[in-house]
This record gives sequence, C-alpha cells and structure tokens, in this order.
Amino acid sequence: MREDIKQAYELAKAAYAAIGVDTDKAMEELKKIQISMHCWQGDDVQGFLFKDASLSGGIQATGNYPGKATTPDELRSDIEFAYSLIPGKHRFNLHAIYADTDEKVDLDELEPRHFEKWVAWAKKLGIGLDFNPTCFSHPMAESGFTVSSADDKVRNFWIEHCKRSRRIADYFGRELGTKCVTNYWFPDGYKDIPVDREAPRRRMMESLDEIFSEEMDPQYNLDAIESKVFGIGVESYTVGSNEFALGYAISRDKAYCLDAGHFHPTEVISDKIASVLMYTKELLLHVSRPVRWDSDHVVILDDELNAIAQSLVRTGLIERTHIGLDFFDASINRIAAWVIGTRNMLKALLKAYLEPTEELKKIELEGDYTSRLALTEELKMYPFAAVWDYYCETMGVPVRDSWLPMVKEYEKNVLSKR
Ligand code: RNT
Ligand code: ZN
Repeated sequence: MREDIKQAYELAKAAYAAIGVDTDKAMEELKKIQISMHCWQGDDVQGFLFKDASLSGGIQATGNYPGKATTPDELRSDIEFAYSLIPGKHRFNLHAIYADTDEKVDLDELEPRHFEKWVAWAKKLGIGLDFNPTCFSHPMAESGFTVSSADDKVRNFWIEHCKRSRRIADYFGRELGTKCVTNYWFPDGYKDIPVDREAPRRRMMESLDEIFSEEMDPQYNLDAIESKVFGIGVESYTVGSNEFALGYAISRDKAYCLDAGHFHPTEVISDKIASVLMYTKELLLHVSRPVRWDSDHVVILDDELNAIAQSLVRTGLIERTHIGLDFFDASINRIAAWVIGTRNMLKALLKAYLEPTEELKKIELEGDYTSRLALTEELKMYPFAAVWDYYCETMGVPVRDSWLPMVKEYEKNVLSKR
C-alpha cells in the first residue's frame, strides 16, 4: 500500500465520518456492483459473423483508430486487459453477431453452441454474460424494419432470430449460474412522416408476444425492451418509442431499458429511474453520453452520470437495476474507452455511496431546502477522490492515471501489430 494514498484515505475517512458517512461501508457496497461491459466498444459494433457488414440501424461509430479487435480471441484479450485496469468484477455483454464459430451461420440459425467458447471463457474468468439479438447491419434489415415489418418473410426472420437469442441467453444463465439480461432493441422506423403510426407498432407488439411465448426460467434470463426517440435516417418515426417500450414492459412483466441517449436533448434518464421502477420489477440502463444526438460518446464523470448514480443509490433502486454501458467511440484507443467509461460509472456510484443519504432525506422532509442545497453543494468537494484511489489500490488496479501508460504499452505491443 502506497503511504500517500493511505494517509489521504485516513484523512478522507475522518472527514466523511464527521458527517456520518462510513467510507469502508461505501467501498463494500461498490465492490458488489457488476457493470455489464459491452463487447461492441471493442470493434465499433462490427462483430464476427459478417465481417464486411456495415453498421446500420441509424447508429454510427465514427473514427478509425488503429488496432480494433477482429477476432474473438483479440476481443477477449482486449477486454481482459481492460478488466485488469478496473476495480471489481464485471460482466460482459455480447451481441449476437459476436458468435464465436467457424460455421457460416445466419442470425436465424444461431444456437447456443455457437457461443460455447464465450461461455468457457466467462467460466474461466468467473464472470456473467448478457446478451442482445442483433437486429441491424444485415440485408434483412435493409428496409428499415425488422420485427415490425409488413413483409412476413422479413418479420419472421427477425422473430426467429430473437427467439434463438433468448435460448442463447437462457443457456448463458444456466451455464454461468447468473441471470443473463437480454436486451431487445429494434431500429425500426421511417425517415419521413408516416401515414400510419399504429400498424407498425401493432406488428412489433405481436412479434414480441410471439418471441416471448416460449416459457423461460426467469432465474436464467431477463428480457428487457429498449426504447428510442430517433436514429440517423429514422428521424420522423420510431416504432419502439418510449411509450411503446415502457407500455410493453409494464404490461408483459418485462424489464425496460433506458438508454441515456434515447430521449430529447434536455430529457435525462436520471429522473426516469424511480418512475419506471414503480411499475416494472427490474430495469436495465444503457449508460451512454449523447452529444447533441445519440452519439454514444464515452461516458464521463459529468452531472448526469452523478445524477444517475444518485438516483440508484439514494433510493436503493440499484438492487433492481442492471447497469450496462453503451458507447462506441472509434476515434480513440478502444480499451481506454472501456476503462474510462467504466471507471467513471464506478466513481459516480462511489460518490453516491459517500453521501449522508438519510440525513439529506430528513432535511428535505423537514422542508429545509436551504440546508439541502448547501450540503449537496459542499458534498461535491468532499475528498471522494482519496477514497477512490484507496479503493483502486486495495482492489489491486492502477491508481489515478497510472493505467494510461499500460494501455499505451499494450497499444505498442499488441494493437499496433494487428
Ligand atoms: C441503439 C441502441 C442499442 C445499440 C446496441 C449496439 O441506439 O442504443 O442499444 O447501441 O445494441
Ligand atoms: Zn442502447
């Protein structure tokens, strides 16, 4: 243990103790949090099934930083390296196009065996896997519609893909002994103003009912539906809107997925968490950073990230929330992107755990809004960084920016040789 880090921690511990906050307990809580780290930051959402496919569905990874993973082994070694720079144990979130197989297999033919290597790897690391059907970047999605398509052939293809995805998720959950969260996101929509806003939604609803008609043990798989406001080329109408997805989740006892980039620019998901969890048992988050649009920038420690963490921790709703990340920046070192975003999510949570929550709630109930504002503002300057450094040190991962030269070294020795 570095002496300077220990000393700074002791001082911080005393400062927090003076306002009734137990820093050791905060770190214990943080240790339990498993972030679902998304595979798609590692290769700009390319996947391995269709090497030449271009990203569609109204999403975009811009930049061409060298060294992206082009094989499952490369992706695994990249994320393992990222894990070594992040405190705690975290999950891995796979998309269907990341199947690890030599077989030429289409999305409507996927089976658990195409993911055996991922499961063996996850077992070796002792981590959980989450899953997503990939309803984009495929010729069958060219019309802009998948499960809400009016074309039976197209619609049935995607229904079949989703059904198979669900079986793969169930397989992950059983094999790894930890529930797989499966997220359903569909890019379906129109560039220009539709005549009929109802029919595609009815088709999507019926397709989802068909997809979920197979009984699955909730112990192993949790289905989540992600909403969206618009995408590039899908500006006027998105079938899976907020009302659609939330309504579906509530009425079908599914989880809802809130993506930070899927709302109007001044709308924030931090204020939606408590409302959604009034009516659904569980919630999935896609923590992202929209810059003017759903740009999926790397998550930074900004006000909204802190607010998300506070909404989860102050309420205890973190117990019913699965925290996933969803950003894909191809303009910087991709491993650094994972490390920066995930460490920031954890920092925000730690900061929230370091609040005198009960005291703040009491002050609010008493109507003392002067104290509420004064204390929450002063809390922003409490020495939480000293606790974070100490946490990293005790968890055996690099403190502060000391992870960066390691990433540069990996870039020189591994990424640049690809
Ligand atoms: C797209 C959605 C979706 C995707 C991933 C790759 O806007 O946010 O979650 O980012 O499935
Ligand atoms: Zn998302």
